[in-house]
Amino acid sequence: MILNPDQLNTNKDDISIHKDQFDNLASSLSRQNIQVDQIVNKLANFQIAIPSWALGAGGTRFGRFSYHGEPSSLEQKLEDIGVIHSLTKSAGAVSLHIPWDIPKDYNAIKELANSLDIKFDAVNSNTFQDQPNAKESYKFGSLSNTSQAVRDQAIAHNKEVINIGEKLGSKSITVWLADGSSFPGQSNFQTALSHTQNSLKDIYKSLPNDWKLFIEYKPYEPYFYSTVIQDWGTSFMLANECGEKAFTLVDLGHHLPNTNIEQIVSTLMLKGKLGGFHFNDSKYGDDDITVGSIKPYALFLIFNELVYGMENNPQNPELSWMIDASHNLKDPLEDLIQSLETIQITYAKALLVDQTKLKQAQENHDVSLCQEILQNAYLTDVRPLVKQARLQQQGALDPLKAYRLLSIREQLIKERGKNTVATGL
Ligand code: LRH
Ligand code: MN
Repeated sequence: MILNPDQLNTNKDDISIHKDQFDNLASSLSRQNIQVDQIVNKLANFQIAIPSWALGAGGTRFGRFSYHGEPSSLEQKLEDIGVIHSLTKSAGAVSLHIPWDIPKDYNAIKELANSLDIKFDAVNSNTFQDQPNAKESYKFGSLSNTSQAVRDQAIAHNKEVINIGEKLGSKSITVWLADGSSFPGQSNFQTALSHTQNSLKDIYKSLPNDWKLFIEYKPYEPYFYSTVIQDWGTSFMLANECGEKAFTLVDLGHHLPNTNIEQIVSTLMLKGKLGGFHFNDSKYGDDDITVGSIKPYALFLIFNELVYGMENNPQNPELSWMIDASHNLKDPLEDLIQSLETIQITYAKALLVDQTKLKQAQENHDVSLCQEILQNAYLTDVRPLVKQARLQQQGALDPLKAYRLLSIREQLIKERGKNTVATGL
C-alpha cells in the first residue's frame, strides 16, 4: 500500500483552522524572541526509527491477541513503515532485528526502502533466543556464558549482524543481552561481567570505522535475580573499555521505578557516551507501551536535557532515535503514530525552554523561577508547530485521523487476510 500526498488533508476547513492556530502561536512565540521557523525545521528533520519487531500484535506469556492484516514479510513491514512515514513524515528509518528480519534480496529491500524514503538505522542482534539447529544454547547466557563455545557462537552472530547491516547501509549495531540469573548463587557476577567485556571487545574489533556499537542495559527480565548489563553505569563502563565507537543506549522502560532518567541522559552526554534511545513508556516494568501515555512530564524533562546536551556537548555524537514498543491492545500502526506524535510534541516543548534564562536562575538558586521556566514551555500547546512541520513535508495534518479516514487497516486486511502474523515480540 502506497499513500500519495493528495489523499491527505482534503478537508480545507482543517487547514484554515490550523493556519489560524499556527499564526497565533507563532506571533506569541516571536514576541518571546523564539525562532519559530528554526523550531519547525528541527521538527521536520527529526526522524525516529521504527522497530521492525513492532508492526504486528505483541503478546505476553499470558496471551497474544492477533491484529488482522499484519505484515508477514520484511517487504510488507517496510510498506507499513512507508504508510506511517507518509502520514507523519517523521518515521524515515527502520531498525531491523536479526534473525527475525533477514532480507532475502538485499537490492530489492534497499530499493523498496529507498522508494519509501526509509533509511536503515541500528541493526539488533538476538542472543536471547535459540535458533532452530543452533549448535549451542543461550539458556544460561550468551556473551557472558561460562562456555567458550556458547560465547563464540554469540560473538559470531553479532559479527554476522554487522555484515547484514553493512549490506543495507546501516551504521550501528545494538547489543541487548538477556544474560543474567534468576537465583542467588546461580552465577559468578565477576566471571559473567569479564566474559561479557571480552566478548564485546571481540565484536568491537569487527566494527567498521564509521560504525557505532550501542550497549543497551536493563535491570531485569527475562531473568529475575541479576542481569549482567543491569544499569547505565555497567553499560558506560563496558563502552569505555571497548573504545570510542561504543556508546550506551537508553531504553526508557529499562529503569527501576522512579529512576531519574534525565540525570542519566545528562551524565552520558557530558561524557560523550550517549548513543541513542529506545522510546516507549511504562507504569511498572518494561511495559513497552505508547510513548508519553503514562509519564509525559518525565519524557519532557529528558528532552530538556537532550536539547541542553545537543547545544552544549559537541563531544557527544549525533543520537539514534528509535522506538521500541510492543502492542498488546492497540492497532500497531495507530500506536506507532501516537508515539511519533508525542515524541515530536515533547521535543517541540523542550525547544521552547529558555536555556539561558534557566541557567541564570539555576546560578541564582531561584528555584521557583527554574520551575516556572520549565513549566511555561511544558504547558504551551505546541501541536500547531508539529502540524506545520508535517504540512511543510506534505504529511497529514492529523495522521491518526487520516489513517482512519483512509480505512488503511481495513485495506491491509483485504490485501493480507486476517491470519497473517508478523515476526517480532
Ligand atoms: C529488550 C529490548 C531490546 C530488544 C527487545 C526487542 O527488552 O528492549 O531492545 O532487543 O526489547
Ligand atoms: Mn529496547
